[in-house]
Amino acid sequence: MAGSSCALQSLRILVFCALAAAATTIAPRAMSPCAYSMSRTILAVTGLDPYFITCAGDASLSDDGADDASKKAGSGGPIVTDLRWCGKPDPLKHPAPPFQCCQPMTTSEPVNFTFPDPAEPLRTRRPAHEAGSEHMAKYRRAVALMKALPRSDPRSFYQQANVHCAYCSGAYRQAGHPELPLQIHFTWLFFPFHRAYLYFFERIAAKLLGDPGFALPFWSWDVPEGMRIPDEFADPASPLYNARRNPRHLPPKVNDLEFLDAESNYTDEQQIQRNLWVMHKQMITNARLPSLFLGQPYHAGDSAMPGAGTVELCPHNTMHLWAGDISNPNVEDMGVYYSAGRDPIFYPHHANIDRLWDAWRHIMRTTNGNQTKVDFTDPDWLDSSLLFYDEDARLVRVAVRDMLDVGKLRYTYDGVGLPWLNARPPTSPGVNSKRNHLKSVAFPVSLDVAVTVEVTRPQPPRSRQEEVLVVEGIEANNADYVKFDVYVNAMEYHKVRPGGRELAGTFVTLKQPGGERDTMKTSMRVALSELLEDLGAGRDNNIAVTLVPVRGKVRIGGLRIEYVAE
Ligand SMILES: [Cu+2]
Repeated sequence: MAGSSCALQSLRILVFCALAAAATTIAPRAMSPCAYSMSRTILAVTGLDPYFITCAGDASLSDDGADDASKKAGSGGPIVTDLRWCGKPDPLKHPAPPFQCCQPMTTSEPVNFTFPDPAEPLRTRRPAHEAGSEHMAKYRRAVALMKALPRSDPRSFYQQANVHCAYCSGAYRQAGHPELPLQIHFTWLFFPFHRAYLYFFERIAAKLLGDPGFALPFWSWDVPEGMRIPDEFADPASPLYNARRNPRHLPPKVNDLEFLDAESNYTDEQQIQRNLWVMHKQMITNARLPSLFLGQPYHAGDSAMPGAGTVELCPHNTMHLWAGDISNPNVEDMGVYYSAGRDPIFYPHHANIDRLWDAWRHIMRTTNGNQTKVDFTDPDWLDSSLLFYDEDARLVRVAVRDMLDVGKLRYTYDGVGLPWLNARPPTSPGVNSKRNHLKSVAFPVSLDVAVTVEVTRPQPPRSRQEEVLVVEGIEANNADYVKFDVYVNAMEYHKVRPGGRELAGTFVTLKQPGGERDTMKTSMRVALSELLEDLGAGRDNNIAVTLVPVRGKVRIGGLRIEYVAE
């Protein structure tokens, strides 16, 4: 095997050199020996990984519309994906092979996304636990059909799984900035990317099944009846089975939405109640602005991972860690970005994340009026674009603005309610007693032990704005998954009841590519307005913030409170 793939690689290099030499003679302008400058055609014909020939600082693109993208890069503008800016992922310790994940190259230019015909049947995504055996059998068959396609087919399960890897492990680079990975997590692209990803995955499945109305099941881990791995995924004979899952979390084990690495010892009832409180915090009290829910702005030329929204940190990250096998080096498959898409439960998991985005928009509008802003209006968000292969294996360019309305995408969610809508978590009496003996803290601080900081509240502005605690300059070690908790007015945080209100926010990362010495730099935001009301601290001049390390090395650059209007 190794010999023949080596021979194939040599042949490709020969063809590449011949074509490049010929092209250099004919058109010297286009052909610097830089992979990024090579035309789409040469790369597609040779099948070479564009990173094979490294690109030392030459950022010029020789053809097509990506020129615009590279011009804008570095000076703001939307994030634009280009197949030629994909190469090897950043290094990660002990990845499960194959650790390369670029989408296949094609000779044709991507087509722009168009909405499906409004006359198309509306796909109804239903919860896996009650979708019925017929529906689940369809998903099973769809995965089997995708797994049966050749690996070179962009619609194959292999390639579909790799899409997540390409956008999340440093394989894609920002056009014009080979030093900057294009990472859709911990940014405002998190929800739109995954919506588009599932949209095409679902349509590929429908086409292979010959069933135009096919809809993905979703794993409703936020609803008591759905809080366990659906049975169909636990049958070793099924294509939906994956051996790389935590063996302690097979059904009927109730999922823990705050899971990191340690089993809780709650009864099922306690765990379910706690999960509902988590959901209420992340969907309602902590997510009253688009940026708090969707994540922080990410423009061309920006460093990766400016800051995640509430639901991405938890329960999205925590459920990835809950499902993956903790005995694997990076909690493969589900517990790390590059391999998460290899588990067929990834898609129902993310369908639930997508459903929560849709639910959040409805909740915001129902509570605060139809005019409430639920989307960013910044064109850099709306025009950011991503590439996917569709059900006909055509490369499609999708903009964020295309992904905002599930009705226009011709699907909907049904089958479960929102049982956490009014599950306001309880406060804990007598946890704030040591308030007057605070030492001052010099930032940045390594979070080796719990740290309490008194943070002064600035004068509130006249107009109604959300008061937000910003945890800035977070540096988390890439080589581990990292968690810390943020408590407000709870110096004796260990006395706070599980899921209690004083636990204002939880920061969670998965392991990142980039190596032992690398850190991810990001920030976190915690909404304060309703929290301080609940704690009876609405009129205080300052608050006591306690940062509690749970796992991994992390440094904190500082804490401040700001008022935000969006
Ligand atoms: Cu995910």
